[in-house]
Amino acid sequence: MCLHPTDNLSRPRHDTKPLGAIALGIPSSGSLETLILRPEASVTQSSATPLTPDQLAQFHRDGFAGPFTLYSPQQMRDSFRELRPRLMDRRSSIYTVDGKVSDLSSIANYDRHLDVPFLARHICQPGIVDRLQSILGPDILCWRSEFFPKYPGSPGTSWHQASDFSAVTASKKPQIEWTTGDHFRGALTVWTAFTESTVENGCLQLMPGTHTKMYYDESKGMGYSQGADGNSPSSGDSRAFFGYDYRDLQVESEWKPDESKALSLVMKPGEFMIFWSTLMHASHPHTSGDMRMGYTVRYLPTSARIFPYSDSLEEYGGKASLENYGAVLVSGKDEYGHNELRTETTLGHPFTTRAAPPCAAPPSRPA
Ligand SMILES: O=C(O)CCC(=O)C(=O)O
Repeated sequence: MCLHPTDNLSRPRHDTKPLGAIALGIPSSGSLETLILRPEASVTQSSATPLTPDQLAQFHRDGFAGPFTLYSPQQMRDSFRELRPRLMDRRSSIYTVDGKVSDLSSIANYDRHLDVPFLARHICQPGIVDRLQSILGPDILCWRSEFFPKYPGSPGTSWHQASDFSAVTASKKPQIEWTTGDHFRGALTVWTAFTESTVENGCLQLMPGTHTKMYYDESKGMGYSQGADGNSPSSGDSRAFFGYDYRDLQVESEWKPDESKALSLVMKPGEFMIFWSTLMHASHPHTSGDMRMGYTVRYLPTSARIFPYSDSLEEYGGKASLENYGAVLVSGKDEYGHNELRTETTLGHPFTTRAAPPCAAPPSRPA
C-alpha cells in the first residue's frame, strides 16, 4: 500500500472579498524549497511533497490545488530581481523570427526555461513535480512555460479555458493531444507568483469545478487583432486576451461566466497554484502601482503528443520555428518517445529529472 506523508498544515482560508470573490491568502502546505539559490544543487534528494489524499480529492472536485509555498517571499524577490535583466537578453532563447528573436508577440515570453538557468531549475522543483506526480502519475513532461505580466493599467485576463490550445493558433490544429483515454484534456498548469499578487494588481481568478465541461469550442478558432477586447464580466471591469476575444469561441452565444462563483487568488511571492487549463480562469485588471508577474508552466504525461501537427508556432501576432524546441522530462521515464526531449538548456545547464516515487499513483482524472 502506498501511504502519503501526513500534511499537518491547514487548508487555505477563504475570506470574503469585493466583487463576490474569495481571497486565498494563506500558504497552505509544503516545505520551503531552499535549494533554488544554489546554482547546481541536486534537488533529487529532498523529501517528497506529494498532494495529500484530501488535497487530491479537492483537486479532482474543484480542478485546482494550492496555494503552496515554493520559495520564501524574500527568496522570490531576490531571484526575480536577478532574473529580470536576464529575461531581456533573448540571445539564447529558442524562438527566432527571420534570424531575429521574436520579441513582438507573446511567443517571446514562451519557454524561457530552455535558456534561463533559474527557470530551468524552477520547472523541475520537487515541490512542484511531486505534487504533479500525485495527479499525472510518475512520468511527466514540461510542455511549455510563459510569463503573464500585468502592468499598472493592464486589463484583466478574460475568462477562458484551454483544452488542446488550438484556438489561438493560425493553423487551428491542436498543440497537444492526449493519447491515453479520451477523458483526459488540457494541461496541468502551475502558476507561480513571482511578485505579490493581489486583487488590485491583477491576481488570478479561478472558477471551481468548471474543468470537466468546455464552455468554449476551441475548434471555432479566434482571429488575432492587437488590442481586441475580451469578455466583460458582470462587474464591468476591463478584460482582454492578448489580442483574442474568447467570446468568439462560446458554445452558447448568450452565456456569460458566472462570476459569483469565482475565487481570487491572493498570493505571496513564491507561492504557486496547480490547476487544469480546462478550469475557467482569468485575472483582475491591474488598478494599483506595482507590476504583477505570474509564471505559468504547463505539464503533461509522457504519453501526450506535443505539437503533433506543426513545426512552427504562429499565434499572438508572431511566428517562430520549433526547430530548437524540446519538451523536458521532469519526472520518471519516457517510454513513449512521442516527443523531442531536451536534456539541457541552450546554454548547457542540465535539467533535473525527479525519480518516480516508489509507489507511483496512476494518472487520474474524473471523467
Ligand atoms: O495570469 C494571468 O493573467 C492568466 C494566466 C493564464 O491564463 C494561465 O496561466 O493559463
